[in-house]
Amino acid sequence: MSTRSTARRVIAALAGVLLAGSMAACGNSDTGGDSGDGNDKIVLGFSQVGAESGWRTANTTSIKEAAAEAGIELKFDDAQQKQENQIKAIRNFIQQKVDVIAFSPVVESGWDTVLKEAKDAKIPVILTDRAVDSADKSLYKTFLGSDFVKEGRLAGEWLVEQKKAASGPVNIVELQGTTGSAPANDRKKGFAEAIAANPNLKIVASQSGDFTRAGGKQVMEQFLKANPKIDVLFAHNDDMGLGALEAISAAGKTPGKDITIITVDAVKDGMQALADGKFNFIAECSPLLGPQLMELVKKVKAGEEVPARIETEETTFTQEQAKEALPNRKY
Ligand code: GYE
Repeated sequence: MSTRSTARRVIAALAGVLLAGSMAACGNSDTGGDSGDGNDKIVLGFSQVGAESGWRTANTTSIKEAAAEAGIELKFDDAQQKQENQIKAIRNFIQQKVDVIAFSPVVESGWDTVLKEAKDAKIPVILTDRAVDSADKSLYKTFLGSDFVKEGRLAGEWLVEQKKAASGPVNIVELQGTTGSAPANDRKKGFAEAIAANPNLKIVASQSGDFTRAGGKQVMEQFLKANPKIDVLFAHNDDMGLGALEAISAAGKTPGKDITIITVDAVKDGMQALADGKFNFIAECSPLLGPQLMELVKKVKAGEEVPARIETEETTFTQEQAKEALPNRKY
């Protein structure tokens, strides 16, 4: 081997060491030095539902950005809206001995076995965004997310107020979120409770559009074919409402006028539709859970107590309020 190539190797190796050193220094300054010297970053395994909606995209971005900012190493898995993929991802995280597991459960039921496996492996679990229906609350440390029943109730209360002068029947169709998911179950419940005392407000059809635009469009087409008189659409998220807009226009009706449209989320495209007069009301659901999640990850890793339930703050928007809020909306 020539001396020149040996020298080149030494320089390359030195450069590598320097680079690694400066990267570690960067990481430490980001976290405020709370992970001490060396490279003992907290490793977080996160299983995401999928990429079904604008809400989900904003949620994923928030989690990735917040992890980087907190100096937490993120192992991210996209389950493509399938529970079996989430169970697999969680088992992988257990095998890899991550420090903390967080996930947004696609449906509410069927988690006890895998959560027990995580507990036995002494890996703390944090639920974000969606809840599970496990009776054993010791299977997870906390649940960070919205009150979906409240969102449904706020949507229903607004409608009751709007239609209080209506004399005849008001026919409502409902686009439900993913079957068996917490937001679909809870939004349906909250909305039904809010309108219950008003017998002229009637849900004439209710079906899942799986939280997607394509699903919302397709199911709304069926609703329009089967129901000659639809006065109101309640969609469990903006994306299904946006998909339904196409079906409504194609049926020769004017969204926001012929059919009153209420949705949940308040992502940018939804807010735009509201400001444009195509939607009539949105109950907000915040996807920006990343920073709070990273705080919780650090705390549970350190063995600190955390509250069992942390609720996201949110509001509602009318068309006028959407026009005002839109320019400063981040997602
Ligand atoms: O409303 C919907 C998404 O779980 C709160 O999931 C989330 C819901 C959100 O697909 O757009």
